[in-house]
Amino acid sequence: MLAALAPALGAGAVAKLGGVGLAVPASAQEAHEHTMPAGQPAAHDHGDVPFHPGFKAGATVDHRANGFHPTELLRDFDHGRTRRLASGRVLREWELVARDHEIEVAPGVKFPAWAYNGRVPGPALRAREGERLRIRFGNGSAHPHTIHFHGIHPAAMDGLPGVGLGIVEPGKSVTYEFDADPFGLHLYHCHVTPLAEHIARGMYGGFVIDPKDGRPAADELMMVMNGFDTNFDLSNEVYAVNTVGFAYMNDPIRVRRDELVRIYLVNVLEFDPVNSFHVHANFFHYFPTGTSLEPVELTDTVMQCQGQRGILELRFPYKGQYMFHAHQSEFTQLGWMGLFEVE
Ligand SMILES: [Cu+2]
Repeated sequence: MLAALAPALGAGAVAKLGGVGLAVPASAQEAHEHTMPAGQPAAHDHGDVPFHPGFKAGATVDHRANGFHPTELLRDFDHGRTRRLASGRVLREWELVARDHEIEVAPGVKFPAWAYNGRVPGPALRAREGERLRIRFGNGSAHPHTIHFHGIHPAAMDGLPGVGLGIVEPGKSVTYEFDADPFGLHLYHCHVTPLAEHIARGMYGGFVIDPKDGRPAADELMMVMNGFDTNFDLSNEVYAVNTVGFAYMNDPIRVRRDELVRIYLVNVLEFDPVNSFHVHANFFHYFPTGTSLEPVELTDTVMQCQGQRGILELRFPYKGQYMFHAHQSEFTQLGWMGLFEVE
């Protein structure tokens, strides 16, 4: 059974999975019956764990069809275009377009997403404290949407239906403009009702405002914790970081030994009250919301409610593969797990 999974998960991943008693079902039939795949030790019998019936063992997600690859999303920060205003201040501009776009969120599991710029999560927008920001938003979706940014700005720019620029109907566009304030790790998302659906469909992204003097040099990774309600029963069937379940088991995140790694961690998960991040065999400094340059905690596990986010800083002192995952085991088994490959 584990050998059959190798193409999907990679040899190292399978070893890890075997080691901790986690596995994806060998066939859709097994999943329907809610039984563990054969060969699992009794001590790891998870009874009627709700594996997603669509998970296809031996297959990988078609990232090309999705239009994005989770490994590329990690380090893909969108700095937009900049120019100097007469006042000397920097104006930073982006263009975001919403459209309806089917994506594959786990091997064999398709989801009709609504996406900013064709990707879920949307672009990781990155600015610097004190800049003027201008975001032109065009709605190419069949549904009304907005962009609601977290940050400090006037009500008219808040992306809320009935306030200021309000709802953006299909085919229409608006321009949001405000100051980059305060520095930290924020997010943006659609705010049209039903809100849970507009968010759960994929309309969100990370939003980084760097402090005026920046942060120490590091290998920086954007991780948006999300999930997918693929049968629309108001609970999630797939959990992930950056959308594709098990993606970083197939393609471990390569980092360098002793180098500072900075993770921008955002939780946008709908239908579950909390999410979490745990890293194996290591500890990280945690900066809640990234609004201070002093960490509040040295830990190996952090919990976030929806909309919460924070910056993690760590170094890996030893080579090898280190797992990271939600510490809610159900989320882990349904896709929210990955590996760091320290080289
Ligand atoms: Cu929307």
